[in-house]
Amino acid sequence: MTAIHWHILGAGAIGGLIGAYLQRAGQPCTLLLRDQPTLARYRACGLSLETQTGTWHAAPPALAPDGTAPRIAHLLVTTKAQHTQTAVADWLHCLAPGVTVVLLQNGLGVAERLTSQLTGARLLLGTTTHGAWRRAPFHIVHAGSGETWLGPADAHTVFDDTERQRLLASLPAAVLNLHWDDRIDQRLWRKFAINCVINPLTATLRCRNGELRRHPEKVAQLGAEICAVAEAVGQHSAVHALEHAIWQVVDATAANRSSMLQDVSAGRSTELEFMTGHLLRLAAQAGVHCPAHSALYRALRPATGAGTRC
Ligand code: KPL
Repeated sequence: MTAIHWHILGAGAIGGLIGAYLQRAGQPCTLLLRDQPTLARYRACGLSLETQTGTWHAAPPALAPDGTAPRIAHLLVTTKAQHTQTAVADWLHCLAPGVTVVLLQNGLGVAERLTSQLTGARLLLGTTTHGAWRRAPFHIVHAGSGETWLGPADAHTVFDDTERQRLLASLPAAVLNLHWDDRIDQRLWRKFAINCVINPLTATLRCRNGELRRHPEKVAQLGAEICAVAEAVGQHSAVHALEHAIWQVVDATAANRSSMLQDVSAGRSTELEFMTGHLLRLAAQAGVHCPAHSALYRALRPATGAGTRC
């Protein structure tokens, strides 16, 4: 059986991290970059991955849209949610029939927006708790170890045991601490719920995650509103003991500036539409009132322009 060749769309922190580990493991992968200038910058320096045991260099092959059409049978999407549709559109003509697509990103609602672009694709969703950030373009810091989970996007996409094992083995499973979950939606929902509190709140208060300890009532209200939406959409187990889980993440990442705060501070577009925006759309459909989230949405909406894509 031929090895799976991953095409990684988005060489930010997580995409770069996976690309570097794949290349180190001798597994075929290609980075799909935004444009020719980005490709030229990448070719000048390659990837640097800083880990607790040192910094090493990797240079997996990379491409940018230029009219050529590599055949893509396995696509790993690590772009930010708000850039995914445009980024995928650049490579649509390269996707093999029955392409396997993994979306590994924060937020919810991207898969739904891709269904018309990706007819016939086998869609997987993933989530990771690894701490990774970019010290500079193509210089990734693997700051903290975590877990990564993959699973089918919906109940109609079925992967038998052999396919599951093959997919997991084709990724750097040990270093990613990679596992399969047929109910990945519940894991994504739980992360989404936690992000919907920490990210917009730190972005509006302009504070580090740990400083949310000074705003327990706000955290409690945001958490309670999410629980009401989760109940209404059948995701009650995803929000079991949610407030406790939020505080665990706040404490574990106390010194961090959330990704949304970083985006707002840098004048970049944010994942707001795929966090609070998505939550409010679900709430409206279910008839659930979410005043605290609506206020955050109104406060952050103007800061969410088209922005730049990483
Ligand atoms: O995932 C995060 C993010 O910043 O996007 C958290 C968990 C909030 C850590 O900062």
